[in-house]
Amino acid sequence: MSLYPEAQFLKSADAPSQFIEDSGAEVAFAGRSNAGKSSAINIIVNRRQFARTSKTPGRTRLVNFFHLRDSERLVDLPGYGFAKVADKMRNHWADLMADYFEMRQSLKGMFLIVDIRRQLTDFDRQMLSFAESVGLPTHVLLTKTDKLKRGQAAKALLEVRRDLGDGATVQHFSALSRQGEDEARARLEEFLAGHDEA
Ligand SMILES: Nc1nc2c(ncn2[C@@H]2O[C@H](COP(=O)(O)OP(=O)(O)OP(=O)(O)O)[C@@H](O)[C@H]2O)c(=O)[nH]1
Ligand SMILES: [Mg+2]
Repeated sequence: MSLYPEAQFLKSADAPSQFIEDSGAEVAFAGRSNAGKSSAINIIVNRRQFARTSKTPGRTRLVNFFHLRDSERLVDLPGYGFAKVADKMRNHWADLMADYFEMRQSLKGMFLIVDIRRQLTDFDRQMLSFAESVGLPTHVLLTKTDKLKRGQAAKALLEVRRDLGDGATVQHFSALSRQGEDEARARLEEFLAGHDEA
């Protein structure tokens, strides 16, 4: 059973004019392409292939809005850091992200999805500064934790935590083993409720 039985896909947007009406509350999932954003969303809403994890070009480049509950939404942001993307596309992405972060009144928090084996990239830092510039609380899911031994995973968490300072909270996560799902959901609920307890 899904904890969010009403959850459903709403719309994909390629430009601010296509964004869903800016009311209620939403939390955005950002991260490098292939980091595991869509997989994390699927675990959190507890539904397989809710947010598509396949590499369908065109879809992953869009801002995907999902209805969660009442006037609450999740937003799957386009992945970044893909080597083969042309400059034109990269500029479009940067403009779209800047518009999104600057204009969305309903945006209550950001989940930054980071592959635990890669640590923070320059693009991740750009997303952190977008969030910081608009006073948005951020929670980092260090995902694919299942790929590392326990000791390595603990070390990676400490490093990222030190790197982030007071700027964001961070946790281990795995879409495979479901490690960290309750903690992630609790943080999501705090953001949606407008509480930042970090
Ligand atoms: N082992 C393991 N694999 C994972 C985990 N999360 C995601 N994956 C795999 O990583 C790949 C990418 O996952 P997605 O969720 O599609 O990644 P994404 O960030 O949404 O990618 P884009 O939409 O292209 O930006 C898929 O093959 C997933 O099955 C995890 O926690 N553990
Ligand atoms: Mg995705």
